[in-house]
Amino acid sequence: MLTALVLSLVGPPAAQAADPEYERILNGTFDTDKSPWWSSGSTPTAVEGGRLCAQVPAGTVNVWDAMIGQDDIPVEAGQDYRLRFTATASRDVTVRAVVQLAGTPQTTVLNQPAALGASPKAFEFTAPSTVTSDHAQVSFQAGGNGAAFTLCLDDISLVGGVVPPGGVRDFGSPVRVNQLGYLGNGPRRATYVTDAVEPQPWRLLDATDRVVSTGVSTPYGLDAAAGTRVQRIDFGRYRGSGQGFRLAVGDHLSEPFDLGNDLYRPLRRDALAYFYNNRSGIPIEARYVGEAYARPAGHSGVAPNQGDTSVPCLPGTCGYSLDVRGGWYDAGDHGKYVVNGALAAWQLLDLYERSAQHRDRGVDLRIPEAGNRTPDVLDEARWEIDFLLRMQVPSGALAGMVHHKIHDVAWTGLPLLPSADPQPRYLYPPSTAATLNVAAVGARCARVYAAWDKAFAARCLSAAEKAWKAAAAHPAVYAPDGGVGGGAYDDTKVSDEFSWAAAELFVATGKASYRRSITTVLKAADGFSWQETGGLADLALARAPWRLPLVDQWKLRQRIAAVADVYVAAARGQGYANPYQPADGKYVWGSNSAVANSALILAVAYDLTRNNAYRSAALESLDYLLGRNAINQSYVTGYGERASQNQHHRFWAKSLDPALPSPYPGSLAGGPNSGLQDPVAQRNLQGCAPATCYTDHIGSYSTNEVAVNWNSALAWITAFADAEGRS
Ligand code: 9MR
Ligand code: 9MR
Repeated sequence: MLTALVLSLVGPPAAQAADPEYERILNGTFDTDKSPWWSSGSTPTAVEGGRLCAQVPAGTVNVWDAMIGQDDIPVEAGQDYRLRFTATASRDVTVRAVVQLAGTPQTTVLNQPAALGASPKAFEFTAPSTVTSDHAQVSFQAGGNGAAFTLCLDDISLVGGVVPPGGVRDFGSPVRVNQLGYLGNGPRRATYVTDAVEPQPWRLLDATDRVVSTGVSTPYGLDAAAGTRVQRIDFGRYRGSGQGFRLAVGDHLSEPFDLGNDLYRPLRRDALAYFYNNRSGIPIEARYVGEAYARPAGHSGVAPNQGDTSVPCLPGTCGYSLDVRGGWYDAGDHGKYVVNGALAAWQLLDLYERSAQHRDRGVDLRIPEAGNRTPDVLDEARWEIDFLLRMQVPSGALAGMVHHKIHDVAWTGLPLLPSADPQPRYLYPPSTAATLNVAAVGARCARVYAAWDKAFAARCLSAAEKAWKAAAAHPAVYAPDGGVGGGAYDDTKVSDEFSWAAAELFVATGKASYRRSITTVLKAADGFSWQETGGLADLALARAPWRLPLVDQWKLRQRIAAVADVYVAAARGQGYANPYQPADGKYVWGSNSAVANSALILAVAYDLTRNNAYRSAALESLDYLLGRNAINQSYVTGYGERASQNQHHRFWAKSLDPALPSPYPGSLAGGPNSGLQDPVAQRNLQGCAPATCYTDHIGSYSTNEVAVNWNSALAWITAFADAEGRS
């Protein structure tokens, strides 16, 4: 044993084959499915007998007109890459095997012919990469070959490079702070990653490196979500303000941060600017967002767009077309989904009402409607609500029901401007969930806009009541899971949507029949999300408690406070003060929105009770989102030294095309997701502790996308923080 060990240490350098060989291809063997391989629209593929077989059409011109590929493969300059695969073709043809950068400047690593026939042939090509990039692509290019044929591929492997998958993750300083900063009248806490068991002395330094406060940290132990041991620091005794502070423990310096009451105002505005930037059907103008972010209108009936001014139903589902222009794009894709858009619009309306009820004037936005007499945030919400109302079935047996979604027939590639999307788009069948979302938001709209635009408010109420009746008549029409070209937003439990809609309609109209249909209460484990809306019934009532008898108002307050107590306990009980603590320990897709929505609930509980623990926990949730977390990451573009800047988005795609912009400042990334539900996450994050399952890579849509319902949550809670800072 000992001898063997010594021998291997002093022996000759390991032979080439003994070096770790890093496989860069995912699923090259097609044992069960073809994910994450894609193919050209003209070239359908399927797994057949453990191989990937493609139907290459006749009559294509260029070799790249019929392709099969895999994206986001890392390559390193100066390293050799060895591509291997086995292939057959139903007739004798030559295809090309290619490794190159997917985006500009499309640098080639290798591009080799492979002559194929009926019997399987194995190929091996090796070539060095001259570039380092995370965006190489392996493709098989079969176009320009005359008549149609079947191409089958198997055992695809690309080996090379010395950087292990995911690289060596470097989270920077072990001193984790809110990289934006801390309010003058809020909690000031940080987390220090260390295996030490004794309390550690810390120093607070100002911008000139002068020590302005000192103390010792409090040992905590293993933070389960982060997978590391931590201690906690409270520097709240220091009440000074200014810019460029750092927290130091020994030689470790945190990222810089500011202290003061005005901190959240710019972020509050930027978080809302997300929505104008993602409007469909209107040009995004430089005078509002700057040259880099300006773009032509998307999906306004101008070629090559095939929507959204007259969109037919998915073939076989109905016989009409609707004008469903406008609204916001859901996320990095160009789909528009009613349940998610409605939740985001609701959150902006609730944000507005919270401000109005607390004499907070809000912020002015740079949008075309600025300067009309309506508050800007309501103008922005209306952009979406107008779209939601267009999705309602106008007549016939399903009149009043609402189409679940509209999106492209197939997923488009990245990058892509909305105005350049050439795909046909379809209306997907109405669902009970979408219908009830419009009932809920329509009712809230009616109440909120009554003071600003009576006609619009009346239109909202009428759509809402029509939707409610239609849903009652069609109570179990579910949107299916899966599908191509758009998100599913599937949901087969709609009792919670019924209850939320009933609550909003009750608050809007005072009708007892609606009140009797409220069947859900806020629960800590559920919070709320696009899929789980039961808790929103209590949040609707909390906005207008005067609708309830006093005893029920008291019960409502108790219920919301009890949920807030659970979130406070979660924040206090974790190393990074996060109110989100999933029971199974796994972080979900969009976990950052669960953090922000929990913070919203804490803030509402604070408004109802004035219990300062709720306010502190709400504000500390922002610390988590802005850098006090397991990976020292600010998940908000433009805010913090280590801020996300490569979120999954088809226009904000600078990492794929330097001519395009990064995400607009104030864009919230989805955040850590234990599920590793995209190829980039699968390639780079294997074995990650839940709170670290995140990568700032444009291809990682399951950890790093943006979305309307996530930015609406950020907008709400930063509006709260801004108002609190000034109060
Ligand atoms: O871009 C799409 C993103 O908005 C979705 O959240 C995600 C999951 O539904 O899908 C993305 O699209 C990818 C598709 O699922 C698979 N092929 C590659 C697409 C672009 O990355
Ligand atoms: O936010 C959605 C998340 O809850 C789901 O788990 C996930 C997979 O279905 O989809 C998320 O929503 C995406 C949608 O399907 C397509 N547009 C982008 C959305 C954010 O990633």
